[in-house]
Formats: sequence, C-alpha cells, structure tokens
Amino acid sequence: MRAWIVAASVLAMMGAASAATVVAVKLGDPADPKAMTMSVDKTSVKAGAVQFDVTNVSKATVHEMIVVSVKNKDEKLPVDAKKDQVDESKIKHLGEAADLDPGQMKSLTLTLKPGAYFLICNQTGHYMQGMKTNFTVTK
Ligand SMILES: [Cu+2]
Repeated sequence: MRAWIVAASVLAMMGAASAATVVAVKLGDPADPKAMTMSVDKTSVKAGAVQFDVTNVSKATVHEMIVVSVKNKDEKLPVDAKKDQVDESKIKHLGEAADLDPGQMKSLTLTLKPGAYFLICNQTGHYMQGMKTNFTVTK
C-alpha cells in the first residue's frame, strides 16, 4: 500500500514537470441558465504552458472564454456601447475558446508570461453582466 502511494506521487511529480498546468474554467451556472458566471479552479499559476479546459455548463446560452493580457487587475476594458461588447481591437487578446454551445468543452493552451490577465466572455452583454475573472501568472 505504502509503496504504491510513493510510486504514484513520483509519477505525479514527473507529470507536473513536463506537462502544461491545467486550469478548469466553467462558463455559466447549471442552476440558472441565465446566470453569467466565469469560474476557475485556480486563480494563479506559474509561467509557462497553461491549458484551459473550458466547459459551458449553461443549459441554454452560448458562452466563450477569451484570455486578455492587462496591466493590472483593476484595468477597465474598453466597451463598445452600441454592440454591448468589449472592443476586441483595443485589448491584448491572446487567444480564445470561442462560441461554446451549452454543454460543450474546448481546450486552449497558451504559453503565458508572469503578469495580470482577465478571462472574459464577450458574447453580447456578458462581460458587462459579470463574465470576467482575474487570473495571475507568477514567475
Ligand atoms: Cu457568456
């Protein structure tokens, strides 16, 4: 029993050294299809390869996740009031898991440097309704 636990721990450490850090992201709330939520299982990771496993847990609404580089966690993203969306031409858009149907999962792997980031959904109105979370990458 003990030998098995040691072997499993060593394997886990080896995996951590070579593989991307996995961040599970959930879009929406299964208890309320209209809820606008962006939740992560880690708010901070070390620099390097980061794999975002993004799941739309809403029952009725299309969501997405865009990784945005920001100067600091209090930055306000520029909003196009007519479109009711963040103006993607004015942000540091690093990549996205776009247009996930309800129940759909997509993965996005990025190599991230230390700094502040936002994860946002830019479906019409969703950023303004709270689909944003802070994300930090450390050295
Ligand atoms: Cu959304």
